[in-house]
Amino acid sequence: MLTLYQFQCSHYCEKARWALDYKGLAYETRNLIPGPHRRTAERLAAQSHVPILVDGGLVDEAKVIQGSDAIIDHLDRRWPERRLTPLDTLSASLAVEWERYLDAEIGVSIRCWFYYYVLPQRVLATRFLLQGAPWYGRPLYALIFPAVRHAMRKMMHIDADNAARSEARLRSALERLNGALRGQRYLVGGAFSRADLAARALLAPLCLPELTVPAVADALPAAVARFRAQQEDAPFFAWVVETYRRHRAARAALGK
Ligand SMILES: N[C@@H](CCC(=O)N[C@@H](CS)C(=O)NCC(=O)O)C(=O)O
Repeated sequence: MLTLYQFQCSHYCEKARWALDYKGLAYETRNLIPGPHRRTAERLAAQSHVPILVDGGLVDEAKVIQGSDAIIDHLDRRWPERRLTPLDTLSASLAVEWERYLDAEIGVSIRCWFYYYVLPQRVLATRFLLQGAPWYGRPLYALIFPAVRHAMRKMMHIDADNAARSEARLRSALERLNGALRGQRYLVGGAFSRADLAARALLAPLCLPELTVPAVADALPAAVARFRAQQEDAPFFAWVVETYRRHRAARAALGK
């Protein structure tokens, strides 16, 4: 049995979900409540972040895998069919390099920038953070949301300066991605790999909010909606939307 501990709203968790789905593996999801999640995460693993995969087919420490990149490594080792890491060494290192770059330059920046605009709006932020979470998340957030928001701002250094820096980093990563996609369908070696999966999963909430973060799709903060509208004609945007609609729509709609 595979169990994925996650936040439904997290783009890193979407990376892990997509990898599991790509391999055709059956798994259960446990949706945690951001904030109180720490107790569960730290009971299972070394740090507090999700995704965390528990692979019940293994024993001891080997069965708990924390982080979307480590989860992809693990899945490729245990289920080598439909590999996400290319077989040849050069392509493998290029794919992993892309993934690291995208995790840092798109994953981290988009999150800081997005939360900077969303966290001040309590109703919207609550809807976003509690997607798929257990029912008691709402009454709990009525009490603890201010403390959760404070902790998130502190942990992710969310402030005006960092939001502006994050937006600049995001723009330059998107430029690089647009350049790499010119005339290419895949980022590495002419085939789908963890590099493509990372880019598409991390960008899905921006390109397809109605599918991936439906709780806030109709109420995106003005700055986020404006940025999204500016990017709609960029090559990466169509690339994410096309694959997503073809391969991920059914899953996303199921809330998996
Ligand atoms: N590099 C990690 C990043 C994971 C991450 O930052 N997860 C966030 C959600 S987007 C999280 O769990 N934050 C809460 C915490 O760190 O306690 C990965 O690829 O999985």
